[in-house]
Amino acid sequence: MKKKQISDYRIASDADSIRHSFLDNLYFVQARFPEVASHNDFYLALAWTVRDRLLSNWIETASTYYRQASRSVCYLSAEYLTGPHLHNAVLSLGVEPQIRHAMAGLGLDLDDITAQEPEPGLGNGGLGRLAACYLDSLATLQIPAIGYGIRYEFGIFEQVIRHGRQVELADMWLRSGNPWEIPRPEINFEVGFGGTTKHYTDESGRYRVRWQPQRHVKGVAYDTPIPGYRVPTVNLLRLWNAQACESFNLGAFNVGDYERAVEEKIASETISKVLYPNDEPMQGKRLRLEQEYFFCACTIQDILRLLLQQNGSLDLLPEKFAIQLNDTHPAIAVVELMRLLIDVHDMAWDEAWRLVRKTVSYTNHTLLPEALETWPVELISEVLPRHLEIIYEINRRLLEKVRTRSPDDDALLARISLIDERYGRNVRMAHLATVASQHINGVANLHSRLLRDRVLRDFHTLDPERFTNITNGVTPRRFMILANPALTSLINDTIGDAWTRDLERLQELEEWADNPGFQGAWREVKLGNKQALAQTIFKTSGIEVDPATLFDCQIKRIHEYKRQHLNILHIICRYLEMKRGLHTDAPARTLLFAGKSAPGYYTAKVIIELIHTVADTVNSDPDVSDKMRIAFLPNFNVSSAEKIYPAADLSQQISTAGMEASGTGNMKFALNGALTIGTLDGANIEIRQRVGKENFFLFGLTESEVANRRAGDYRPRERYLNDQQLRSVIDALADGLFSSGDSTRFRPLIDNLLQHDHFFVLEDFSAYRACQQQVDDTWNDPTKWIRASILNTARCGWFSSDRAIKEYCERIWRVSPVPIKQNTAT
Ligand code: 26Q
Repeated sequence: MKKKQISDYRIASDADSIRHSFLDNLYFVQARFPEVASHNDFYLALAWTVRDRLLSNWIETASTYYRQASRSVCYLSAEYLTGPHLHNAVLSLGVEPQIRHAMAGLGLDLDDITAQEPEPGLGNGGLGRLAACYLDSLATLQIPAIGYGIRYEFGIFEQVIRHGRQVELADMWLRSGNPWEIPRPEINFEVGFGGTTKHYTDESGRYRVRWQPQRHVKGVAYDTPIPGYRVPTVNLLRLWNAQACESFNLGAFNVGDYERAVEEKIASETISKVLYPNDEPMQGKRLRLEQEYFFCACTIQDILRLLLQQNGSLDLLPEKFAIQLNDTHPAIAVVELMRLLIDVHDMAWDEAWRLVRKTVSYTNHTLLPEALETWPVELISEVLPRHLEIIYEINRRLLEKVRTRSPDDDALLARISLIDERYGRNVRMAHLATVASQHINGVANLHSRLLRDRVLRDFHTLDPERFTNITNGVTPRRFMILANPALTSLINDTIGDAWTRDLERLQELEEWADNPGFQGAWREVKLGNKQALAQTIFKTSGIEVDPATLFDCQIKRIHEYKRQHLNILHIICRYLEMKRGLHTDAPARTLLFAGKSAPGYYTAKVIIELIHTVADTVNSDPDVSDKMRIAFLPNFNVSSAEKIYPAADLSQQISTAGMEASGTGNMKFALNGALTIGTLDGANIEIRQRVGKENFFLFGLTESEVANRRAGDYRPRERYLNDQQLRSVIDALADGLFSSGDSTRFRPLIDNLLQHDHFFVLEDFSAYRACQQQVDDTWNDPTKWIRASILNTARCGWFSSDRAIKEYCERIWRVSPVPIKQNTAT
């Protein structure tokens, strides 16, 4: 079809055409006229309008990739936390002024409309958001890429707080329809589960295996466009939805067994129903294994389909595709790829393995032993019997290789084996992903070093050249331009706008760091953002906070290793000292928390309660309430994050050293001019190196000190006994000062700290306290603070996900940009 035949007004970007399209969509798609339309109708009408403008570029992108058949990245991730699409799409297209104008002409406001969009919460936290930042950068850098994942019907639960406790509500994000996805019923694959394997010799005398699954589920593709920033490239996020196979219930249905027929249908569709809300350990849930295999099986079939469609030869797999595993959640994909190549496409093992090893790479995101994914052999044998055989064969070959190099080292064999035999028999997914990958990377320097030295040490000894580091990055489009328009304008007015695609050019701000006029403007921007956040806090939690105070923020999943309780213990300490008349010079602070706890994580839930009870006491105490105010913003997600980063003065990154793989919130804060108080953990170390030690509040044990304490005999109770301040904090808590005299409420938490303190909260307490004093002193010197704030932004451009993706492209994927022709309406 000629472009001319497509209605130009549907894709033209002048305000008149946009208004025309908008009214058209409101009428013909939403079946409404403006006088009776709801906010949601307006949102959907604008979403359709913007989507139309993405589609022609999307189709152009797809057809260019098809014609050129260049190497594409397939990013496999069980999670994507994209955040709302509408405003980002408007920004990418560069049509915001026209849209604002068109909406204003109808008496509507773009910000009210974008606020209507429910965000797709298809992830837990850092890992899912990283995947979304990487898709943004891939499209912006014009790299052919497809993100593959699961279309969960219910994403991460919605958090509400009742009586100071977290309550989880279902996330019904698809309730009002999703204009950003295009169902592709014709792109569907069958996925088998259970059953048996048959080993036989075929007509030509070859040994063959066939898997006969006991049941099948159908995966249907739903595609979401991923626009690049100010380029015509629109890539693809393909999420799989589980449906019953057409044949699912005929037998049962025909003999009148309706109930069984319906049960089977429901069981099939359960697979993509809900995201598991755990972001660390989780043992042995069958449905989770089924989810992982389901999306990998659909994805690998899709990749082979695309390959065969393009050139008809499987040998070209590594030339045409780079498959990236976002943690081990998609690791079963390598086994599925082996199965299809060998059992279905008749390839020899060695050839299949060579292709896998040249195509697949693996990013690790955790070192915590309890968070490393393992699956009971027994469970895999039930759900994926053929895959277990292939895993055994991969393992046999691995162990043979190790044995040849190091004969008689049984301890080494036990350590490196894909099967952990220590507590029952479990498949180590990190070992599977590692043995199958061309490259293995960690997500910050320290993390990658620990990965090599500890978790994957034996693999590193075998082939060190496969290991590398790629420090995480974040997209400046969403976390600066969209989230912080005032800062964006100020920067544009000062150094131009080249920084939006080359973030290291923020360095040009350095020469302005001491300029009084610029400092004043910088301060005004921050104040404006704080006023806006103050309103949000008031609306969502009823707490009034003063924008003139120091906004001190800890926003992230609630975890013991992230140590929200270190923060709150220090707040208690401050409170008690203020009651005793100390800290008269201390600046007033707004202490902001936000974050979800895994529903079954008892201690994390107690920490949420603790934050709330301390907040109640402090906020209602007239002796201190003009000096400190505590707020917990419920339901932390991408949308609320976008409001918090721009308004923060202080970013709390206080995990126990060696435990946070990287962190990415730390980067978003620094880029928005917050100063960090943090430990030498994850990417904090690299942030500090870049911003300079005088612009970073450092405290706490180093990773090696933590390791030594663990190896030695750390006695947390001694910390308590020897530290006067700490003792009064713990005693106040134990006496029920924050629980209306109920001394039992926080007893388990206290006992845990005094007896074990696995995360060295008590050990780091006094250093943290001293460091917080430095924060006060710096804040009391506003020129010094503002200068440090400007330098944080100026020196953190390196943490752009564009830099990270360029490193992946050059060092891991070996892919280059494929520019797309601009499709213009005349
Ligand atoms: C595994 C098995 C079963 C159920 C759930 C899971 C599961 C799900 C999500 C395990 C882990 C996650 C998420 C992990 C995560 O978000 N890790 C974070 O990744 C970020 C991006 O690299 C880092 O910045 C953080 O340091 C790291 O904690």
